Amino acid sequence: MKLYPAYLDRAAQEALLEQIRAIVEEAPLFTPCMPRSGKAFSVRMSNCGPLGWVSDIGGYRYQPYHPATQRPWPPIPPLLLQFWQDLSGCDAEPEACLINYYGPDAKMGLHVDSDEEDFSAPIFSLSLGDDARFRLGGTTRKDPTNSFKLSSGDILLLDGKDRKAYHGIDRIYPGTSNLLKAPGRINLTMRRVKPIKG
Ligand code: MD6
Ligand code: FE
Repeated sequence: MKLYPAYLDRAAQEALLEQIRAIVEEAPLFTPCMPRSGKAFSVRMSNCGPLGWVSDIGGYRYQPYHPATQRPWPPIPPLLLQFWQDLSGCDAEPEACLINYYGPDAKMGLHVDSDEEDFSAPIFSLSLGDDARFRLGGTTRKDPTNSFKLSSGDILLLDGKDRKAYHGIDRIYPGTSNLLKAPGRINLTMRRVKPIKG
């Protein structure tokens, strides 16, 4: 993994947040649920880019339209694509940017990002708003884990052996940032989904 603490200064965070607000107006946050149990996630989601990640009773998948509005996802903001170009080491553009919104009590269980068809590109993650405790393990559930804090403006790349490592969000620390209007956190993850043609 690679961690870039405070890669975005406050002005850049505010500019990006404005763009995310506009995206979420067009593609509203929805509550995904677990494929078999139908249990709701505590995190709400939306996406931008040609593809978006969704989870419902039918499974996890990438699809080109919003599950409620049926409309195509809004484009990924050029500012985000610039960060991807600068940091990812991948010439191909990401097709998907998942927007995760955490209220003060939301968390995300340990998981591997494995619905992509290409694993050579890293997963690029950018955090806005309140601090969160991020947990990173190994490629099996039994591997030991480490945790560290992600703060507003931080960028994290999961690459190399960590690309398929278990990870999750233990908790949010409400009130540690005043970027958002209310306590909570936004995490943006850009993914390369389709195989990169050599
Ligand atoms: C989050 N992040 O930070 C959840 N996945 O809210 C992820 O699930 C994640 O940060 C892959 C790579 C980086 C991540
Ligand atoms: Fe993930």
